[in-house]
Amino acid sequence: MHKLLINKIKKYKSIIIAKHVKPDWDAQGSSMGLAYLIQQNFPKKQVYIPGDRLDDNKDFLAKELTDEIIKVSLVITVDTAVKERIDFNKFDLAKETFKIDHHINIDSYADFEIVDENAIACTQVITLWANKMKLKWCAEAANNLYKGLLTDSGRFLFPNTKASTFEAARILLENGTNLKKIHDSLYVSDLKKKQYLNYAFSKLEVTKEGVGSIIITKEDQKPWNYNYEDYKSALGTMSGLSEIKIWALIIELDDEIKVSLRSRDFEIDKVANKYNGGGHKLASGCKLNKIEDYKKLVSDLKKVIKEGNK
Ligand SMILES: [Mn+2]
Repeated sequence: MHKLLINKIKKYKSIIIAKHVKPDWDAQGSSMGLAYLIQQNFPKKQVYIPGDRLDDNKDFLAKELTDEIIKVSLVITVDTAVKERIDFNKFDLAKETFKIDHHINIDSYADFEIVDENAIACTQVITLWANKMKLKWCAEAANNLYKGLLTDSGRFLFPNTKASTFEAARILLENGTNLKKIHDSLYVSDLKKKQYLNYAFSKLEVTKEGVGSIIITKEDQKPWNYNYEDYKSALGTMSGLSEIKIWALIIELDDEIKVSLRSRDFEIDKVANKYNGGGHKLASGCKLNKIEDYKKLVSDLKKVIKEGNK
């Protein structure tokens, strides 16, 4: 499959790289990193990245992407486990499709795929692939891929951090990643952000079993006027606390109620499946139909701890 992806890239004049809706840095870093790699190694290719962005980078914007182009294009999806999460509604129009991912593979929606469920980030999969294929590097590719590696591994602290994660980091550092620039761009925040985290943490509830939860309602969001990723940063305030074994951040959005679940030891992906979601054993996401359903969710999570599903 590794060589096949190169052959497919060579075969198409235009390549569309789609990520998941509400992108995080692994999704965006994967798409931008792969795009810069293609540009560096196959300069004649036209690369498009549709969908939302986390910053104001204007490269590879999909403004002029017409149905005619899509019909003769290769679509590569990155970091997107299931078809309905793809941030590109014309996926089915594409000539051929290729999935690159690191989530549990419950939906093989593409014609071809490279899925490594053991990789901590999708950017890890892309980095190791590029290295194996001996592609030429550029700093933009390395920087973008490093952002996904750093954030999806929780700065190399999450349990799925493996030797292969550090191998990917080594490759990226040797090929142009600017560590200080990346760290500053991701982790230097303003005072307001810290105040938001404080506010979110003040809403924490913890059960005696060790389920922590924070709910951020529409009402809570009014003074802050942030985007989803900003609100989601409150998830980290619950980690690293001995009393909290599983934690859930519930965010009310216009069209849905999104839940992020994390755990140090207990497997939470089955509970996520039950609530229209999934992901990894210790890091999953799901949805609620109404806010009050969080009580059911918390009691399901309490059960996981009681039954000791490690
Ligand atoms: Mn990811």
